[in-house]
Amino acid sequence: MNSKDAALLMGVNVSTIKRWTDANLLPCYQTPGGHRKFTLAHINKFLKKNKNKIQKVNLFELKGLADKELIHHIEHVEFTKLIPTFFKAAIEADQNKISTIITGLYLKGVELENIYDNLVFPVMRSIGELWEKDKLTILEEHLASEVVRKAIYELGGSLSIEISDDAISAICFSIAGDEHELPLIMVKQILELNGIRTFNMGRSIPVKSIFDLLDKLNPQYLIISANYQSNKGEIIEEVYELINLIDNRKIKLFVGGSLSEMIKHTFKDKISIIDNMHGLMHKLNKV
Ligand code: B12
Repeated sequence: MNSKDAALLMGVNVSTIKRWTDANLLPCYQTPGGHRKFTLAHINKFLKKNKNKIQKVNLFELKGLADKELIHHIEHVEFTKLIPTFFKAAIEADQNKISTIITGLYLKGVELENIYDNLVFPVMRSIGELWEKDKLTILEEHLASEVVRKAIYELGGSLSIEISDDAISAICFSIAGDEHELPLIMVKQILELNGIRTFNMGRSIPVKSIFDLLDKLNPQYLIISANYQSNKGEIIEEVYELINLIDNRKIKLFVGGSLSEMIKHTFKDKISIIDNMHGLMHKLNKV
């Protein structure tokens, strides 16, 4: 955003934006030509401390969204009302609406883990269920997940998180054969917002290939996302192998996703099961 966009977003004059940046209240980047540029994270940081300085966030005017009811639901963080709208927008591939809902909630100060657990997850679950019952075609399901993925990626890009050089690190990946990537993107964003440098190795990674990375990246946490495996025996073997690989290292192993339920009894003391993004935060704070 340039100064004009930021002014429109917060309902103030461009001169006020300049004053706030000069006073170091509102962070920004400056282009070589001296223009101020703002990311959502800059605005979010400012709003967290200076909410009293503005009346409301006009994100919707900025994005040209005229749906008064939707704006009201976002402003009052009404997840039960937002779920059907988000669902419909995902099915209709309405990228603007999907991005605006996610961004709007974030700018209202809602934690990412809450947005993901209370909105994105239930919507994706219903999309999966409808596809399973043949009520949605595979293309509709792919398109819906693609618009949601794009909105989450975009939000991540605009966070511009800075991580200190001495930060602890984590590696996240999904096990071989598992192509579901949304949880991995979410995990990286949430951990990095909490100061943990996170390497998202991506989807369908054979655990053997992680071994070489351990010396290089020296992670404190390994996070597996396991949402699909055609063969239960295989996943148990993979996790067993990983547990052997990290034996004697001070690495905490977290497993999240639908399949974690299935493997938790086998590896009781060796892994920590996370049920959702909020659970991830909770477990990290306890470690
Ligand atoms: C989008 C999607 C896809 C997309 C993925 C696109 C992408 N780039 O990621 C595509 C189209 C590729 C796909 C493919 C397939 N999919 Co699919 N897919 C989904 C869908 C609709 C959403 C997945 C998603 O991202 N959800 C958002 C996440 C955050 O929610 P979640 O996964 O439920 O996770 C929650 C918790 O479990 C936890 N969690 C999950 N993972 C993790 C990880 C960590 C680290 C943590 C902390 C927490 C956590 O947090 C969430 C709550 O906040 C789900 C439906 C559903 N129930 O979610 C089906 C679903 C996962 N897919 C399913 C299936 C069957 C398939 C296919 C086999 C379909 C096919 N025949 O081709 C293939 C398999 C591909 C493969 N080899 O992996 C099944 C899996 C059933 C199973 N467990 O065996 C589901 C459940 C649909 C269904 N109801 O049948 N899929």
